[in-house]
Amino acid sequence: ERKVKVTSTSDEPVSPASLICDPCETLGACFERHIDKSLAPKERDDQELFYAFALSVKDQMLPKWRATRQQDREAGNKRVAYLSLEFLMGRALSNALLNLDMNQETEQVLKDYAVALEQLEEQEHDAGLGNGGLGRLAACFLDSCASQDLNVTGYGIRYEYGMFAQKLWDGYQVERPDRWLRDGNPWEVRVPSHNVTVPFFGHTESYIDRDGKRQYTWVETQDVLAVAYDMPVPGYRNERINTLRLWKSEATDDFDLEEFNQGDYTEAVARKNLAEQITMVLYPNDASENGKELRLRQQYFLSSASLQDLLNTWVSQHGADFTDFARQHVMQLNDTHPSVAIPELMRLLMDKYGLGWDQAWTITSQTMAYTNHTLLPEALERWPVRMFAHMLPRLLDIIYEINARYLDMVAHHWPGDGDKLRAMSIIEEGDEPHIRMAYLAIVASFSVNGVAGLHTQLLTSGLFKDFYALWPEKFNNKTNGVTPRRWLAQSNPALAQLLNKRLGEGWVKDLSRLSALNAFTDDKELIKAWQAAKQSNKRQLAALVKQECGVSFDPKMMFDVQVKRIHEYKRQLLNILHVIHLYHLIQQGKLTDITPRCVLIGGKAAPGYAMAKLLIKLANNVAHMVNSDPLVTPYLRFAFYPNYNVSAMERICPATDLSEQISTAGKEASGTGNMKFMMNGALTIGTLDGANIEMLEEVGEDNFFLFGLTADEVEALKPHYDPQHFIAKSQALSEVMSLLESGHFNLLEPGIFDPIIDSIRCPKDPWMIAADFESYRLAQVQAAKSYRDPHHWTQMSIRNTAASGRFSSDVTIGQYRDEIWGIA
Ligand code: GLS
Repeated sequence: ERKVKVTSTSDEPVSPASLICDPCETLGACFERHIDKSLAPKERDDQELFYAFALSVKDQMLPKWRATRQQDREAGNKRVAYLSLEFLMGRALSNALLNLDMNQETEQVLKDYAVALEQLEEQEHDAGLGNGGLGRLAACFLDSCASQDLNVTGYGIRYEYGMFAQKLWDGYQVERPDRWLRDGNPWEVRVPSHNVTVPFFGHTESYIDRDGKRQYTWVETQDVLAVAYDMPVPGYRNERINTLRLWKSEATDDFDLEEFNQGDYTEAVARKNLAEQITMVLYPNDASENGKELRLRQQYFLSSASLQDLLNTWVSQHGADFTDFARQHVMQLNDTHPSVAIPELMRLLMDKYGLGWDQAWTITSQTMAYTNHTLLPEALERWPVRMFAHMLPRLLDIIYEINARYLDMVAHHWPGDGDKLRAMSIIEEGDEPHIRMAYLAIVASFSVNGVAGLHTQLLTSGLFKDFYALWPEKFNNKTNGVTPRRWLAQSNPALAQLLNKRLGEGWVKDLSRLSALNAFTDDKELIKAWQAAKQSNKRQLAALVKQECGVSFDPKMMFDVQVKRIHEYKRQLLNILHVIHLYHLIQQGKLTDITPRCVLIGGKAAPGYAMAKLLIKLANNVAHMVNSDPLVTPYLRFAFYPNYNVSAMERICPATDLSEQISTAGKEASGTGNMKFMMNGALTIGTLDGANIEMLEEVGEDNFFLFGLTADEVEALKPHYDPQHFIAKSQALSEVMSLLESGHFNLLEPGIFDPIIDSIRCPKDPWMIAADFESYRLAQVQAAKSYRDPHHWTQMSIRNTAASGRFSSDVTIGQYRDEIWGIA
């Protein structure tokens, strides 16, 4: 072991001296300085070189970072705070080099050290501070905001442990902690000057002030220190460096005074852990509620710290005059997770700055904007009133008051309708009353948006129908997007070079330019180069799959991929059933419709989600049978990719031929993986769900394998759904079910897949696997047939990339900017 400790660990304050770097110092000089300062020359390994190099890149950013802050302060433009419990950033190095246009310089510098950039890139831990789509969307948005020169700050939590690492033991998912900060985080800067304290517990007291007004205070609280860690967010070649501010919880300095005085030294020190627990771990649930007290503490901790930070900055410039505050601020709430920011802003304005209710409410309701990311009922957050009363008593008072005033309005709108009042109340009555956070968010926000056309339509016609009737003007759609920097320019250099050659480099900032490709779909040279790029990407992925899964993928075969969180509504099961069907056909020698293909599934299951975990086991068992039959492997190979994350996707999506977007219609709010695949020239096999619908609109039915029930049809079928009927009608599905039920895939573990079999046969199956199977199978036959004509397939691939311009997060952020934020 040649490990040498590098400069400061992330827990130590960064000394101001190390922040000062000569703006003229070159990257090479900077790198040399970091190596000299921190390492014995002969003892450096790749991890240390990476660390020193990342510090050097950060140093190069510091002057611009400072200049951006100064410029924003002086310009006095409106600020947007993007509040999110998740930022799934992935690795930062390659992205920084691309956006700062430092790739060439890097190559020069690293040459002297005989180290390849890829070698260093591999050393970086993913910043896995999110579960999936929602967290990655926040990361894509930050890139687009910086690249469009917008004054937007991300506020989140600096989890000590990010998304768990997934291991496979005998085909079962096992979770391992992700200590991503173990080797330090070279990108972050600890900024103690922004520390704030966040109160918990205690109780409310009221008193009459000098003017005879009743005032409230929250007393005997247990305070926790919020420490700011800033991460740079470089814009694409535009000199702007925005900030992602992540809060870490620590014990306040006076946490122990009283106990110290009483001699309870150990008790006092032990208390420190309670404070530090708050930001210890990310909750690994995607699109599902958990109701855990610690989670609410995290939500309040983030919300309070971020708002105090914004208010402190305001007061330092304007004094405690909030007349213009609402004109200068927007807080975008990434789902209801930070919606406790609403009563917290009211509290701070009233209790700390002495504003009256009406002025505080005007400010709050003119600055809060809420994005909804799911219709799944289990994901709609509801907190027990009891928990609030104990942990956040002052906020509960305020929520009650907001609710009372709002219900007054409802009563005027629907006179005499008690049911309406009950249905729309922020407080859900019952044995255990709950606070409905989505309702609170709608009531207090000036904007409520869904994340794809269908999703927003379902919100306004279903879940939030009554609110839409009351406030139609609040509701709007903002279809998601993904950043073309990370998801094309950086992750697919082979294709990016081709695009640069054909179209110039402008597409990186204006993805609509890709539509110019449509003029070249008959160009033989382009087709050849397009195929060569894909083949090269497939070779690289094949090597990775071999390494990670031990399965040989053949780049000549079709690469058919489904990577995303494992969830029943996303229907990995439908995909697995189709693999079983192909396996069965091949074994019977029925090869007419078969196109050789390699199927890849990857994704994590929430640790407490038994069914999702069982699906992983099924995928692995089926893969074992498929890959160990030499009669089958010339036509079909199947692998489950372990520990799927952002870095894995960067290698997977450039190499994919067929992208599986097969959720039950009406369940996937948008999807964003679907867009990454499309951008990289994959064809989609998919349902009319989420943003698939808009992708289909852009690319046309001839370049998309569409199947399945519509959202309306799913709803209509629900009351009399009869899976047996669909199974009996499809010979293919009947055979698949027989094989599954025979125990063929679990010979040594009888019965383990019964819950899956039962779910397919159950008339209550909300995901309607059996109903869509036959239509899915036929779409797969179509895809297989098309793949056998490489020329035509490539033309369709080009058309998909050409049509992906609308799904750049630059477009989405342009709409947030103009239609919600109103910023220049
Ligand atoms: C999600 C949705 O499930 C996705 O469809 C959506 O693309 C994403 C970003 O809007 O948000 N909601 C959620 O709770 N997790 C998600 O990924």
